Amino acid sequence: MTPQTCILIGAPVDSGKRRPGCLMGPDAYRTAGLAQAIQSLGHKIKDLGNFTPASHPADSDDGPLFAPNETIGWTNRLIRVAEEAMDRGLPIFLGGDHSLSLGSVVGVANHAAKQGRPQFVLWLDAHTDYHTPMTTDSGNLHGTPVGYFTGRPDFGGFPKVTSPVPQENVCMIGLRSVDTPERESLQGTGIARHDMREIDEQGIVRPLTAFLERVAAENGMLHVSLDVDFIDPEYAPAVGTTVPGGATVREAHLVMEILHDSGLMTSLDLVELNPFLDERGRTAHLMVDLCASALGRHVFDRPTRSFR
Ligand code: EXY
Ligand code: MN
Ligand code: MN
Ligand code: MN
Repeated sequence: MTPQTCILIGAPVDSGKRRPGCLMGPDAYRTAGLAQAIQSLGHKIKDLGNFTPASHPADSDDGPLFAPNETIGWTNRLIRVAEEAMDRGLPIFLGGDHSLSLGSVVGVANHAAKQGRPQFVLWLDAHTDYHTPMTTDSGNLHGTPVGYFTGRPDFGGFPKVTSPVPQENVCMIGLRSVDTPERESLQGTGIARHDMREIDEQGIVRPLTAFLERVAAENGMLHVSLDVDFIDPEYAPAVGTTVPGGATVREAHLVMEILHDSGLMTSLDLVELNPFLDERGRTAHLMVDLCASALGRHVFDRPTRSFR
């Protein structure tokens, strides 16, 4: 991969669910040596520090949603930050919970639309995060970003999504916890959904490479959203929404290594790390190592794998 300028965007978003702690994520990644790991691969780092939400009305305790106004404030902030960062390098959003992708993905998709290129999203997660504010049972908005950036209705108060990511351009891998309303609304959409049963039976390479070939064929921009709970909690315990039966460490690295080989990734989220739940930083270190794999860390050189 040609050297990149990686733009670190601290997004200590903690409003997407009730259990606190993801606000410590960006600094845990820094403490685990993210910048140094990326620089050692020959890339440049620009760390923009930690952002705050755009100004917003205070949230009240009543109502079905948890902290909607703060989450709207974050979405407004991160859309702008993402749009601007895309002109300067490869943005890496350091979460923060997954509600940060309400902003990061819409921002990068706005940028892609201006370039006249299609936006694709690889969603690495135990969950589909396809709720809307009307379908969520928990009221936790970290369960809604895919619904939002694909243009589902009922996101009143949130910025209008002017360049929704087409359903056919979204690929989810790692699924093992999907709520009934999500499953029903996903039926008949073009969103590619690969659950852990499929990964067990067929391996993780096949669905990934099929998707990357499409991204390449359409000269697409590729946003990768890596939720800590994609990985099995045995290896990545520092997340509030653990679901057993997730990707192994090697499966997760293989995804990142193939992403690097493809040269297609244009932006990245690292989300849902809750350092308060970690064991001596092991989850933060694993996420840093996965990010390094996506940016070219490898054991031996091998023939380049072309997706174009
Ligand atoms: N589907 C559940 C809910 O809506 O509350 C769990 C969502 C978890 C979201 C995490 C980040 O992936
Ligand atoms: Mn998620
Ligand atoms: Mn631009
Ligand atoms: Mn998840």
